Amino acid sequence: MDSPLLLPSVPSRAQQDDEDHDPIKGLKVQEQSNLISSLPKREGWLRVLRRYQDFWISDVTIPRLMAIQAHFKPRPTDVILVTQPKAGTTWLKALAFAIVNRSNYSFSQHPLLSRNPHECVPFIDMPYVGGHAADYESLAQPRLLATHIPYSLLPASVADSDCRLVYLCRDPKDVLVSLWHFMKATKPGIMELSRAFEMFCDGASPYGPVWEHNLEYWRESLRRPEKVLFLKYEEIMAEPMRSVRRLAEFMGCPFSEEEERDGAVEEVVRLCSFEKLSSTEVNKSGVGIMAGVTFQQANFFRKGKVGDWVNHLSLDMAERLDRIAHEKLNGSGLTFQLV
Ligand code: PAP
Repeated sequence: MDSPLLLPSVPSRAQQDDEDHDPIKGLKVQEQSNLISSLPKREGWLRVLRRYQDFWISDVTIPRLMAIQAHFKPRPTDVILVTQPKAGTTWLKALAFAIVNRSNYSFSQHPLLSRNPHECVPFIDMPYVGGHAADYESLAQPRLLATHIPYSLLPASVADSDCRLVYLCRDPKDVLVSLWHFMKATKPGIMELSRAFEMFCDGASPYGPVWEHNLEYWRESLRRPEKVLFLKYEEIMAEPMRSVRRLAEFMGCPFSEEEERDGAVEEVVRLCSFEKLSSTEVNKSGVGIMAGVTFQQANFFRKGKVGDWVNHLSLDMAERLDRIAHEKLNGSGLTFQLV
């Protein structure tokens, strides 16, 4: 029997064709596309967004989302990393991958030095490597997987399983600014920031509304703290060593005293730092395809700062976004300020 993979592989063309033609449970391809085209639509982002249940999802992702809802089978040992796009997905993937695999690779010759973090931890909702869905079925346990899917759209099997979810959120002002820059770098001439801002405020951004996305996971983390860890980009930035220890403990692989003495926590933080990852050749000049869009890996590494919104949003815009966040999150206990 083949040994399980530490890194996701790309399926063969034949497997891919199967997937392309596999009708979603109970719904033929034509019915599925009729259903998608009947959904409310918003344009301007990289892909057309459709209102699918309570969220705005790109038209190419909806069929995959339906497939996941019908077929995805979590394993009790799975760790699923969840983010809103641009909340720090790349960073979280790198950190979790480095922590889980710290005894499999040396820090000086690490896969993260030659592969983009998205190639190390596959999205379940978006084909990635070369535009294909990565083969996560044969990944070694514990499988590290990722998604942007809102909690209420995950298959019920996830809530019923013992798998763990790590959720990372970020100040929506920085999410918007990061999103807009990523789009502009990928497709120059895309909509102005002012229009993106209006749609974002309306909740019509990829996987938005952002607050609902945050809130669903926040509430679940309060209900099941042993299975859902809720992190903030800003807190990892403020205390990276503490966050790495927390993440390792939550994933069931805490650092031993010996590892602490040997500086393994610092090694993880250094390997996954913006400076280190953004300087590797693959992340400087590599190309990827995600959800049908081709982009430079370098676009995942822009500034990596907390509060860069101040250079792009007016005070009025910032106040409006803060006010919406305040209203939406009011009473939940979730804030974007560090306490
Ligand atoms: P994705 O959800 O589309 O995968 P994601 O990785 O969440 O994208 O967003 C990229 C953001 O994370 C960028 O933020 P910025 O535009 O405000 O700069 C990127 O710079 C930041 N980022 C990527 N890697 C790191 C890292 N190692 N440390 C801190 N921030 C990072």
